[in-house]
This record gives sequence, C-alpha cells and structure tokens, in this order.
Amino acid sequence: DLRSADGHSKHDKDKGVNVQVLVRCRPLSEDEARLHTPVVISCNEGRREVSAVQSIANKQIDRTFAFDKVFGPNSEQIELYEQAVSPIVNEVLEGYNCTIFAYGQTGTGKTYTMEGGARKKNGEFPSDAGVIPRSVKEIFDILEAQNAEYSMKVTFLELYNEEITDLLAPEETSKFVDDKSKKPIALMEDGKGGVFVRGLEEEIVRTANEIYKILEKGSAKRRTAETLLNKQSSRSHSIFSITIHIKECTPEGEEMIKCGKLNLVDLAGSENISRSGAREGRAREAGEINKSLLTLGRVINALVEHSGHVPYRDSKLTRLLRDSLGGKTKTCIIATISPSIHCLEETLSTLDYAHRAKNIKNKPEVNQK
Ligand code: ADP
Ligand code: ZZD
Repeated sequence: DLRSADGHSKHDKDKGVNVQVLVRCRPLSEDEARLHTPVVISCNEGRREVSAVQSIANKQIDRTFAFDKVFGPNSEQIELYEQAVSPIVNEVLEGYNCTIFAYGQTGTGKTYTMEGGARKKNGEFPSDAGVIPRSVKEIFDILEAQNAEYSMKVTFLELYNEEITDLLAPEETSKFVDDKSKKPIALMEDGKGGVFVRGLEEEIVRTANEIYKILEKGSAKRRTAETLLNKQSSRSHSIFSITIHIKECTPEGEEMIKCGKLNLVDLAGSENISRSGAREGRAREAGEINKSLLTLGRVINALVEHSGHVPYRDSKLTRLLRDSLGGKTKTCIIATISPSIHCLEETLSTLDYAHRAKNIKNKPEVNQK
C-alpha cells in the first residue's frame, strides 16, 4: 500500500474525495438588530460546528451539525476566500476542474459571498469583493508571477425556468422582443458523457480588467432581463465559468498543455424547494417549483444513498453540472444561513441538505494533453 505525501493511500483515492461543504452565517441586518430579533444560530469555527437552538414545547433543544469549515457572522470576505477558495483556485491552475456552489435561502448572502460589493468607480478593488472577483484576481496574479504562457476564456449564463440566457451574448442577438433574432442556445451531449451549451458566447480574455468588464456587462444584462421579463432573481441560477490552458515544458523539454476550469454557481433561493409539503403544494400551484433545484436535491440524494439511477437528465442545471456531482470535478458547496429566529425552519432545512451533501464522492482527475 503506497502512501503519498498527503497520507492518503492510492486505494483511498480510488474511492473518491468528498465534496467539501462549508457553512457561512450572515450577521443580523441593521433592521433585525434594531428590532432585537432573537439569534438562534451559534457558530463554533474552531470545532467547525453550527448549532441551532430550538424551543419545542418549552424545552430547548440544540441541534449541532459538523462541516468541513464554518464561517461565523463576523467572518470577512478575505477570510472565506483565503481559507476556502484560494486552495481551489490553485487546483484549477494545476489542471483540475473545480466547482463552487452557493446554496441557501434568499437573503442569506449567496450573492454577497459570490459577487460581493460593487466595483468602485475609481477602479480600486473593493474590500468586500466576493469569491468571483477575488478568484479572477488571484488567477491572473499567479499566472503573471509564474510568467506562464496561457490562454483563458469565460462564459456567463443564467438559468431561469429551465431556459438558458447567455449573459455575454451581444445585444443584437438577444432582443427580447424578437425571438427569432435570439441566438438559439441548446444543451448538447458531447458523446463523452458530458454536455456543452451550443451557441454560448465564449469570450477570450487577457487581463483581469477584461473579466471585470465582462462581469459588469453580464450583471447589467441579467438585471435588464429580470426587469423586462418580470423575473424574480431569487428563482434564477447563474453560472460563471473560467477555462484556462497553460503551456508547460517537462524537464525533458516536451511541451504539455494543462487545462483547468472553474465554475462559480449562484443557485436559486432554496426556499423555493422547501420540503414542507403544504408549502410545496402552494408553490406548485403558483408554478413556482424550480425543476433544476428540485432535481439537484434528488441527484444528491441518489448519490449519497447509492440508489442506482441518478436523475441528472431531469434538469438543465444537473445536466450542466453533472461532472461536479459524482464526477471528475472537485466540488465545494457554500451553504449560507441567517442567524434569525424567523428563518429557523429554512435554516434547519439548509443545514440538513448541506450535511447530506458532504457524503457525495467525486474522483478528481487532472486534465492534461
Ligand atoms: P442572497 O443572494 O442569498 O439572496 P444577499 O447576498 O443578497 O442574499 O444578502 C442579503 C443581504 O445581507 C445583503 O444586503 C447583503 O449585503 C447582506 N449580507 C449577506 N451576507 C453578509 C455577510 N456575511 N456580512 C455582511 N452582510 C451580509
Ligand atoms: N454584487 C454586485 C456585483 C452587484 O450586485 O452589483 S459585484 C462580481 C461578480 C459577478 C458579477 C458582478 C460582480 C461585481 C460587479 C460590480 C459592479 C458592476 C459589475 C460587476 C464585481 C465586483 C468586484 C470586481 C468585479 C466585479
């Protein structure tokens, strides 16, 4: 049994590596603090535990969940980035495909975590920048420091009601008034068990600033589409992906291309798939069931229960991210929660869901040509 430097045997690795799951609790908002909203969540970062205090029939019960990492209400964007995301970005540059999901109830900080504060007019990097802009910055910082020969392309899409919108498509091809001028976007099987999005704009980028401009364009487009089509942003998923090819020479002088991909996914609000039966009934009548989010939950269940058929094909989200769930991609889920008593039911549902997802195993492989 040959053990590698990290203490894992080759055999351990064959069984796969678990999806990393971390929880972030936001602070009370100013309004909540002013109203003395009771806090029912406590985070023990050192023990990597989150506890929820529940009063049932005058009895107080604590439910405690353990995760790979826990970020309490005072955690800063830079801490979460350095401790949880930077290691993933480094693996992308080693040639792995990696995916980071943000999962949680609307208003708990998915967008704050993934995007963070808006870009400053003076071009300065915001101190509350989130995972996406920080990842972009570090990728360029590392590649430039290594004097690497590389090429990079990005895609940015939104999934709403099982329809894909290309957030990078030029305006002329995405007029909402005239469907025929829209570029047809379709999910196609690639014949190797994966899918690709036909017709999706891939922008080649050379600098971090070019990506920031693209993010700006994409966000603006997302907002226009939301307004024009009366969408509720809490019900859409967004996927921002960066693909990097890096040229390397072996000591023998042979040329090699390493390829890594980073998918950054801001999921729809998890309250849309609350497991509470009554709620689901009402939501279904209102046509509010989010097929992709529902299928994501079913895929996770099938994977952790090893129940044979995994229903990847039942939604666009799970078709797009199939490789991140039980495939060759390294995956991290950031579950966001509120500390407020008013969110307790949803918070417990998020913690259960996230805790279950810890049992998913992937088999990461380096892409090398
Ligand atoms: P979601 O995307 O899950 O709907 P948002 O990211 O819009 O939630 O967050 C809701 C509000 O809470 C925003 O005003 C955001 O700035 C604030 N917020 C969320 N997480 C944090 C945090 N960790 N620290 C400070 N403020 C936060
Ligand atoms: N959360 C901010 C966007 C908002 O809702 O306005 S922050 C980052 C990731 C994905 C999309 C946008 C961004 C964001 C941004 C801000 C302002 C205009 C465009 C884009 C951003 C923040 C810091 C550096 C780069 C981009």
